[in-house]
Amino acid sequence: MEKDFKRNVSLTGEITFTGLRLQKPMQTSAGLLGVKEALRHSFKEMGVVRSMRALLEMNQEDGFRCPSCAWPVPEHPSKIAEYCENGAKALADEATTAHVAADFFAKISVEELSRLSDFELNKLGRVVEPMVLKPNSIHYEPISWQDAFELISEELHGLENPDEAIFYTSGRSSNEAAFLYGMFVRAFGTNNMPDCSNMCHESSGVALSETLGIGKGSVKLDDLYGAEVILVVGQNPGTNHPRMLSALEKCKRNGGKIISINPLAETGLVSFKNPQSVSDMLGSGQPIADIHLPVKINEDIALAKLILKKLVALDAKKGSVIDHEFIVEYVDGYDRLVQDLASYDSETLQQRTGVSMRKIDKTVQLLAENSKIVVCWAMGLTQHKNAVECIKEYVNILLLKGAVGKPFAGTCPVRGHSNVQGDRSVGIMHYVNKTLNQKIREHLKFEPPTEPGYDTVNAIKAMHEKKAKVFICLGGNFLMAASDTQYTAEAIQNCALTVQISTKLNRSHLVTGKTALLLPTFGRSEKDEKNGNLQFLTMESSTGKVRQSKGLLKPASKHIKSEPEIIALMAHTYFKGNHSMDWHALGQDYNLIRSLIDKTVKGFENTNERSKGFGYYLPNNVRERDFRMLPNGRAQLSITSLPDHKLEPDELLLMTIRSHDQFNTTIYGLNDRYRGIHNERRVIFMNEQDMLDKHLSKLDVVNLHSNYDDLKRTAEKFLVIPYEIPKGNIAAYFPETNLLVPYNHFADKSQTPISKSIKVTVEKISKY
Ligand SMILES: Nc1nc2c(c(=O)[nH]1)N[C@H]1C(S)=C(S)[C@@H](COP(=O)(O)OP(=O)(O)OC[C@H]3O[C@@H](n4cnc5c(=O)[nH]c(N)nc54)[C@H](O)[C@@H]3O)O[C@H]1N2
Ligand SMILES: Nc1nc2c(c(=O)[nH]1)N[C@H]1C(S)=C(S)[C@@H](COP(=O)(O)OP(=O)(O)OC[C@H]3O[C@@H](n4cnc5c(=O)[nH]c(N)nc54)[C@H](O)[C@@H]3O)O[C@H]1N2
Ligand SMILES: [Mo]
Repeated sequence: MEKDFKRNVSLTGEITFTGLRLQKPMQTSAGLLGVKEALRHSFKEMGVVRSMRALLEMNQEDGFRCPSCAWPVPEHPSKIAEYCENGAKALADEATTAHVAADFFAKISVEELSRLSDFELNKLGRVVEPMVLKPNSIHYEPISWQDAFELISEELHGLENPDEAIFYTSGRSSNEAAFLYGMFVRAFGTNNMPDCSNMCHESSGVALSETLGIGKGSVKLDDLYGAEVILVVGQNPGTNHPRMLSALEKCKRNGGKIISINPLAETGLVSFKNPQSVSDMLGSGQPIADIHLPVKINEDIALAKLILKKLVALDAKKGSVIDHEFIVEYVDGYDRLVQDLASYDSETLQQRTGVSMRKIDKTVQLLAENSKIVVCWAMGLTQHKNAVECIKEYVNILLLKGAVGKPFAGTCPVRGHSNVQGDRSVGIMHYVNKTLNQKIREHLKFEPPTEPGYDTVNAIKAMHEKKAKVFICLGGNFLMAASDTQYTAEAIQNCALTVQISTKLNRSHLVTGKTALLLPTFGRSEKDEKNGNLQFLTMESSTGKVRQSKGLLKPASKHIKSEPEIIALMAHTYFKGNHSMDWHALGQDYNLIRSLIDKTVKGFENTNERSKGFGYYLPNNVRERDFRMLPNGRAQLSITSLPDHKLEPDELLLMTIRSHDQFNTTIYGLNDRYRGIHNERRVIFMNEQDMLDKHLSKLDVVNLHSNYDDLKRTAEKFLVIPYEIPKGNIAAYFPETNLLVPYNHFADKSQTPISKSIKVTVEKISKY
């Protein structure tokens, strides 16, 4: 009998402090310093010539789409270059000249590599040839592409049931890659397609589908420019969507007001210098938010209810506050909502929010007087147990104001990954879409599975319970992105085969199944030529616009392959030519893929042509005020309830957030300069009163614990930083804190992990 071989890999890397330097949180974001930072990163990682060439093409008409966030590009992008500091960092990170090849892996084992931090791992650079980690080995070795595809094919054919395989997708893949992947998975016979949306905007998808009939936002970029009021809720655009600040600034120049609803006064919202405006860079910057409501973590429902109550009361008093005409024609549930609101007491609601009544009244006044209102939101709303309801409350506000389906108004869930929305549109989903299945039968001529598959939470559970044996990932860093790092690691390590299609090294390459494949792929900035023909890809922005992307840089190595080609060859090898789709040909000519997308996915007709230039918008029923797909053919107001976290006296509510120098699990650097943190990630942001109550001083070293279902989870060694954050709340960075998030606690309906409201206790260990 073969002994059970277990690699001794670390889930955290060595836990050490890196040398914190503290400053005051910054008042103004971007500006010259942003540009300087961007160029510093790019030059260091990619060299000066490569950097300038690439930066000048990023987000331009005939260039490539920025690999960072999904914020749309204006029709007439700035000539100075339509990118931001963090876009430039994302590009530098992908186009880095640092490489890891076979000789590197021969010297260093996965066990040794796992002692490095996520920051150090990413710094090692691009993976430049396919590698295999064989059973009972701790060293990756080179493998030919064909052998890698044969290995995958053999494992897949060896399964008793297609549902024993799981296929994850991260949101950087193109529409073409995602479509091929989604169709291969269905042709193979499962809907086990968890994707990063499950941990991200799934809650928005569910809430918006149930209330407005489409799981995406309704606004276009121009709508933000002309809005009278924009609410920015649970979002930190200065760091995560910096180009959005230009749109907010434009709105302000046109007379609009910006309201930020966030436990933290995030820097970009306080004051902003537009790097694309020369006059601005010399001045002192624009204050962006007119009002900041420092709501307590997960008290958005209390806040929204109070706002709704006050709007209803004002309307009763002087009229013209609520759009009754719109409600009568398009909306269900008004009387029920008003009745329900009456059962709440204003004082109690206000106390729960932690926001002053004066600020709430100012906000209500703006909402009462205006009707061109946009609500933008991100992870501050989507990652709570009641996330779907939180979002529905903000939809309630929009519906009462008639602020959907007209210019300068509507919903704007601000997407994360640069093509996460497109991936979903073209077929990455764990649930069953009957219309898509019908089109697949008609045009792709195979029978797709008709049972729903695993999302992220269920995928982890299935692997843990050994119901799944093969785990294939198109991008991402599943281990570190998912909740409950320890449990997720055990789950992944139960697999017979794990496959990572990746650009850069990360911990998911080290904590693997018995056999692991590391298949290196192109980044978006790289030139993709097939048989002498330049290929392009397409992506969908956060506002539903589809555009082309053409890389221009020389690929990191001649041994790497594009995502569509890898998927095509994987499918070709698996089916051995015995399938209705010509997989091999599809991987060689992306026009062929797009012509299949045209036929199978509604709204994508003639993408080859229409995606040129500034692209085209996908259909959106909310823009047409068409709610036929909903009960009674009407948009739905929602009745929600207030959350009850049942905190013990020593417990605090933790939100896990991003620093300025990271892209999800990719750590670019150790600074979070807007929040005044330099050269350290192991920090927690804490209210000074809470520090006093817990006898903690600045820079004390603490462990964090969570306790769900009688299981104590611990994340070790953080430095306490006094910060302006509501009492009872703390903040720390992910992925370091994912050890604390229980895998089986997630949002109702969307199953998004509760990454923004984790009950924790703080245990003092020592002085720094
Ligand atoms: N540079 C960079 N850009 C990125 C990313 C990145 O990591 N780096 N990630 C990309 C991805 S995938 C995504 S999804 C987005 C994420 O973009 P964001 O959602 O902006 O990212 P987070 O850091 O998670 O920030 C959440 C914000 O919500 C606030 N918040 C937390 N809890 C609550 C609450 O209960 N109520 C309210 N009102 N606010 C709350 C926090 O204070 C914080 O400002 O960014 C995308 N863009
Ligand atoms: N606690 C906590 N956990 C969270 C969150 C949180 O706020 N708090 N946020 C969640 C959110 S919003 C998200 S979206 C997920 C993110 O989850 P993922 O999307 O799984 O994680 P990323 O860190 O974006 O993935 C980074 C890796 O992707 C690979 N990669 C980069 N570019 C490409 C490419 O073009 N092609 C391919 N094939 N690979 C590429 C690189 O190898 C890189 O190491 O994390 C979630 N996890
Ligand atoms: Mo995300």
